[in-house]
Amino acid sequence: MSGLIWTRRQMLLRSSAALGALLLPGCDRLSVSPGFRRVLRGAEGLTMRTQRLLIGQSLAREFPPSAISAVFRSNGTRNPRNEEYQRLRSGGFEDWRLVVRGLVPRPLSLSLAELRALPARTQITRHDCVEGWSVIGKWQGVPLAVVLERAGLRPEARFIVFYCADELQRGDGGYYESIDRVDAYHPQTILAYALNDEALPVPNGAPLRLRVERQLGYKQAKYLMGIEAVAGFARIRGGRGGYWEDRGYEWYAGI
Ligand SMILES: Nc1nc2c(c(=O)[nH]1)N[C@H]1C(S)=C(S)[C@@H](COP(=O)(O)O)O[C@H]1N2
Ligand SMILES: [Mo]
Repeated sequence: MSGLIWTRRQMLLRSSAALGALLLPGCDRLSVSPGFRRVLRGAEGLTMRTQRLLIGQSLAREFPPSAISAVFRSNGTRNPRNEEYQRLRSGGFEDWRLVVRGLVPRPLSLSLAELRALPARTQITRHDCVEGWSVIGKWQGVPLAVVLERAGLRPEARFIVFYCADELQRGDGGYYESIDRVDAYHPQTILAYALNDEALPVPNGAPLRLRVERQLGYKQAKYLMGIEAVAGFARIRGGRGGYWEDRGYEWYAGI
């Protein structure tokens, strides 16, 4: 790890020690679940805790239209090859539904038209991939908070899991991701159906993708099929809360 990053982290740690006394009650509440306690014990936990202490619900930077990249490059899956997705795609996603289930009193099944009819948010933000490139794009979508309010969220629901249509390798169970309640209710966390004023292109996750703007690219799940409210993700797939997390990436990918 570069000396620069380490120095910054140490600085964050020092400032968080000062803030710690003020904010500890919130942290205590967060650390109730065994999964969370495990996260918070590691270096990743320190990063997440210090960022949360310092930035709380602050917004990711938003840019003027002039900053939008000429091309929003795509990465990972560019066109899910499974039959079900291709059938939905050839039907213009008319038959596609976003399923909302798990620890919600009112499970939902929402069409694109229904999602488009909900209150929308537009934001021009920078996408940072862990591979070291960035692009700026204009997203439009429905705040996840709006959908969660419709479905309801039981108190024991701590995370939202996002299931995607694509497998990166045959039989891998499919791409998936998860975020906690703080990010789920963050105003810039949206389910995006448009990029740069056009329907979300297939390479970028049509018909719907997650934008969770204070985290790295791999958290931005494309090709959404379902979301599930859960108390923990230890029993889902590899147990680490996401496709790349199961392969060693950090669950909290704050930037
Ligand atoms: N379903 C799905 N979501 C995904 C990926 C993927 O392969 N499949 N790749 C991730 C990574 S690593 C990045 S950088 C972004 C890329 O988004 P883009 O293709 O719109 O640039 O999507 C993320 N979400
Ligand atoms: Mo990425």
